[in-house]
Amino acid sequence: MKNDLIDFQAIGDERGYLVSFEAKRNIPFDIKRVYYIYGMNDKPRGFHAHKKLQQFLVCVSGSCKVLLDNGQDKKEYVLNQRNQGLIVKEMIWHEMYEFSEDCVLMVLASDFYDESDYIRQYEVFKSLIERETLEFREYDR
Ligand code: T46
Repeated sequence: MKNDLIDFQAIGDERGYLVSFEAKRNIPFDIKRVYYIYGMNDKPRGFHAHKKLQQFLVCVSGSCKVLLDNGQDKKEYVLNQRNQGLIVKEMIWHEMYEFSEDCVLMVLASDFYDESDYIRQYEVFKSLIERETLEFREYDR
């Protein structure tokens, strides 16, 4: 899976640390939206893919787990570093769970909120992936 964790430089001195994110410099897209989720409990979140949206997830407090699924492979990530984030590209099914009590998950997104960009049914996601794979194979012939 091409999605992966990115480590950032934490600029530290006797006052603490600073981590910065810059569009198209250390974040591979233009950032149009920032949001964060907090106050989570044992209920998992996510369970969708985005048609076009790219996102970058950082646990700025606490920890959580994220499962990425490209329709063929699944991989679980642990987010617990302030200077490390996870890229979630378009057409990747993602689920977040096992949030620590103090978890604050910040998300940088490549576009504004648009519910029509969401695929919230796993079967729909799978069939779109299968169609894309088939089209790619035909184009490649
Ligand atoms: C994602 C993961 C990582 C808004 O009104 N504006 C927003 O910018 C967002 C992100 C959500 N909403 C609304 C839509 C729902 O009524 O807030 C409510 C909760 O959203 P959702 O159930 O999609 O939350 P999560 O935590 O399952 O997913 C969120 C993002 O929606 C999603 O894009 O990739 O975090």
